Amino acid sequence: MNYPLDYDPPKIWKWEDENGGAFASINRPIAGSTHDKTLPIGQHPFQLYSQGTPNGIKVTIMFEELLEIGHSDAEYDAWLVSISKGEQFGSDFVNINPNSKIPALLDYSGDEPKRVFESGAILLYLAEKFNSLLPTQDNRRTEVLNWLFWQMSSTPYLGGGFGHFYVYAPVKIQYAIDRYSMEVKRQLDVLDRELSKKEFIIGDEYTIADISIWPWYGRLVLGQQYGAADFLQVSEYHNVLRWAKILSARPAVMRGERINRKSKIPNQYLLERHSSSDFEALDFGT
Ligand SMILES: N[C@@H](CCC(=O)N[C@@H](CS)C(=O)NCC(=O)O)C(=O)O
Repeated sequence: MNYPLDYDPPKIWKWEDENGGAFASINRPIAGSTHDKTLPIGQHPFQLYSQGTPNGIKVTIMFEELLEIGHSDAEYDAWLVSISKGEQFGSDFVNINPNSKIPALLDYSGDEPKRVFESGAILLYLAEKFNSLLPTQDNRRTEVLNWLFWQMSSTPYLGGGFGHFYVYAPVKIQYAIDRYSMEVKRQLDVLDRELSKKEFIIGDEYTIADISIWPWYGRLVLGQQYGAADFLQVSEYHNVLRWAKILSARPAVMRGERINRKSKIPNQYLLERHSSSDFEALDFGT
């Protein structure tokens, strides 16, 4: 169950830069930039530096929803920051997000460019700026924030815990996989019970809470995350599945989840997004 079985932590931990994990070459125990890198700037008020991971697509889905609602001033350029190539450690990127994680946003619409990092903070910032997808009635707003913060604090168990040990770790450690499978199934049950009473996570209204949860738990139950649908028996979570399918069919979700990703088959994804006409090149299978 252990790795290795006789591991006894030394008095002082030391960084061994090759641990064999999928991200060993980019993970480091120190912050800051590793190289000078100027980021490109497009013509729109919002410049997003990201990759089409679950945290990344929360923001592109949000922009596409805002545009769909009719906020034409939510136009944005989405540039690819390849995390497997270590581009999150470039100097300009680190100036936007000192934590070196995608997504990171620059808002040029005011007098001074404003930086926004952390996907939850970006969703909240945009929702408040455009007065959309975040209800203003006190009890509803509070409920959205409850779920937004639930997602931000729960998901590291899914990504950094379950996903890491089930898919990326160099050895399959039963103790770790059991621990995080149990927690992720509990989280799915939390969502399933909530969604048994409501259409969307806070009730009858689609909000940034749904936008933050879908890329992780929605895609997990749809079998699009970690190839773990059978392992976690996601079909048990009928209400989560119903909700996930409704969101998947939203045009803004369909567009947003295809941004800043490399196409394995032609015309599947956009490496960068600069205009709504970019999607004309994609095959949505409709
Ligand atoms: N809490 C952060 C997490 C962001 C995050 O973990 N991003 C990952 C991709 S999903 C990343 O940039 N990883 C690169 C790295 O760890 O070096 C958020 O929600 O924005």
